[in-house]
Amino acid sequence: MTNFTFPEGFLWGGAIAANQAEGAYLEGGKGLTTVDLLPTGKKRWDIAMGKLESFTPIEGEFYPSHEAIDFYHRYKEDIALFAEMGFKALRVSISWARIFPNGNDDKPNEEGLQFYEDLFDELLKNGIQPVVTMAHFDVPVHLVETYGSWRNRKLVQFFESYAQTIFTRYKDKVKYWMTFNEINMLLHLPFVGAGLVFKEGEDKNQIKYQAAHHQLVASALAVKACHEIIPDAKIGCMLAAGATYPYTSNPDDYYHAMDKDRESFFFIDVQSRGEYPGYAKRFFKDNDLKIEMEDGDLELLKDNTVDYIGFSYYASRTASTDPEVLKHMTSGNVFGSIENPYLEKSEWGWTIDPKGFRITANQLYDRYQKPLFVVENGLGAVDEVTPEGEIHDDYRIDYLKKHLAEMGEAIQDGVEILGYTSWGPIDLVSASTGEMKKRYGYIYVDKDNEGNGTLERKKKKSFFWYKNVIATNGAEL
Ligand code: BGP
Repeated sequence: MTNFTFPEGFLWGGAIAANQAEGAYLEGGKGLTTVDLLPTGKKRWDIAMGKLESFTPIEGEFYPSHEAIDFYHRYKEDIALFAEMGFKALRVSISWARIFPNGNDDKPNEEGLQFYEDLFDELLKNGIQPVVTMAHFDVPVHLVETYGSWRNRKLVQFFESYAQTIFTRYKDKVKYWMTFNEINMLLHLPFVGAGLVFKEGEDKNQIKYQAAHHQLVASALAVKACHEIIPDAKIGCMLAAGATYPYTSNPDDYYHAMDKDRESFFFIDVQSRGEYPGYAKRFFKDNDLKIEMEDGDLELLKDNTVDYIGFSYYASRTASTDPEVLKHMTSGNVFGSIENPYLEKSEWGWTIDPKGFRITANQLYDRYQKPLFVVENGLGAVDEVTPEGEIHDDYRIDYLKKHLAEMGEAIQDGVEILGYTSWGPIDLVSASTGEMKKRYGYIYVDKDNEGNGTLERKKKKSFFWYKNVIATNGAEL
């Protein structure tokens, strides 16, 4: 028993994304999206960084998003399991290309609109609030091929019309929205975050920060439209968060760690405070970056800030300026962190740092003074099914328990948190590796890395644990 319960109405639940769960990649009139071009292995990384060979899937390659876990056809069965755990919220994303197959069609695709309407109805029928991300790592391929994706200002207006369409259609059903998933990921995995493909010799920073400006303007326009169309809704941003520690007390290390954090805070400073921070302007100047803006952009950003700060937290990061220390970079971490000698790592090299969760939540709240929403957290691990068909994922329970305890501490520190949707409550395709065996779920899905399996769902030990956490509103972790 903890001596603390979470606030009344706390939104316990889980988070998934269209491209990692739905499958049915060309069904129901959906167009191709960037993620449908991501295979597994090294090629996936190369493309994620912006080296794309083809705008259509290549014969004989395996693309995990094409079937994913077939949530498109099985969502009722899956929602019944979430409801059995007592979920109050499910974070999903809408695939832009289900609504506008090319991203900028004259008319929306009714079948796509209907799919999400049915999905939201099913959630609401089960007492589960839909929390909807408008863009979770997928851009319609047509927009990449024709316009160069977010490097082009035109995307702003296409996104605005997508935003207006979905707000109008779902205004009575969806009250929690988020614009771009992990918006700062654009800097690290530019194809994943913004559909960016680079030509030889291009100034990548120039393109990335111009694309960032476009997404920030699009996000502000979405906030504006959401407030107009659904006045009782809340719309947030979404940051891949995780505090950066200095490796030593050397002021150079401290400053460098602060600078690394600002690389990410930059986005939220604009989305939440409504203006480009001084350190960003200096960075643009020092690096000779010229960000093209239109008249009215700065006012728009200022007048349309987000209602809450959505964030994912998996790990903290560590920074150093010492070339010797820099030889020990962690693997599997796109933020360029070095090894922290005080922390354990997951099988994929992500540090495990529950206290870092409390630190990160406090840092964000101190900085923005707006409610936070923890929309991703969890442990990616390999699960074994016993001959009896059971999955004893005590390591996952241990990870989550410690993180929830620290989240409770943060709340007692005075941090306002609306809810907690752990990542991948049902196993799904990993965004970074495309693997199935990197599992986060309370529900196991019978499918392997090569795409074999029955797709059958099974409850893991953590299913019953999380159910009790929710039933006791966090009093029993
Ligand atoms: C975040 C993404 C998710 C999700 C998660 C876990 O970056 O928003 O889409 O996948 O990380 O990462 P992975 O799937 O690579 O383990």
